[in-house]
Amino acid sequence: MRLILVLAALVAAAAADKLQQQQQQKPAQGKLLSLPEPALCASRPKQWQFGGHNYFFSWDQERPGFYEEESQNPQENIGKKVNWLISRNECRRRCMDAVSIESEAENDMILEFVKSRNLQYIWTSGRLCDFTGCESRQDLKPLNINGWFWSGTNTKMAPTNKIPPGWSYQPWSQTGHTGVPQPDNAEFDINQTSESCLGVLNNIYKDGIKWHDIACYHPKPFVCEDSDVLLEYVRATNPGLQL
Ligand SMILES: [Ca+2]
Repeated sequence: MRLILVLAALVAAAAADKLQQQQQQKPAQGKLLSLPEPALCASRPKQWQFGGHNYFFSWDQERPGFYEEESQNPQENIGKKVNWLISRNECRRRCMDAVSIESEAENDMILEFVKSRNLQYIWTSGRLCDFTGCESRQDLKPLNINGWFWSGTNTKMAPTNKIPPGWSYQPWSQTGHTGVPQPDNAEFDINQTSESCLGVLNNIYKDGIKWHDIACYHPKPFVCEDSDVLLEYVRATNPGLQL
């Protein structure tokens, strides 16, 4: 029993470490990432499964109390669109994160979902490493090609100017606001806001369902995916909780 307790403590410490690392990749503007809430993790929506992870779509799960910050007008909590950080935090409270699209098969699954529901767009966890701590990383330069990562899993994306290794097509759009391949940081030239977040857009530029860099303040619905790190942390700190 004692050994089990020691082991559990070690696992919890390791999980807390990873969580702390993740907390440190703080998005710009100083607002923090939300911590997982054990009860919400246990009751998180498991709308569909892929690759051993659960997923859900925000608009299918909205009910009173779904959003941490809800409007007084119940109508405004339905079909709600939120900025990139709020989308991540709504997932994270449930031991999930906005979807990280790490394989062609996973991308096909997301494209099919967006298509079948005729959605205009969704947020993913994709993020440009353009915040404090990224400047010194030589491996991220040039940033528009090598600086993108999945914040939900803390993994680097393949260079944006090539078909990702093991994929048969380029997920980034070859066009956008100014007609050039994505990521293009187009909004920066309009109002000096960087396009630091990755959304999947459905044919907005007559380009099919493709990845685009978008300024993070834009409101969109989102897909959540199980977070191994958050589930591990909550499992280790709440023995016996069914997740
Ligand atoms: Ca763009």
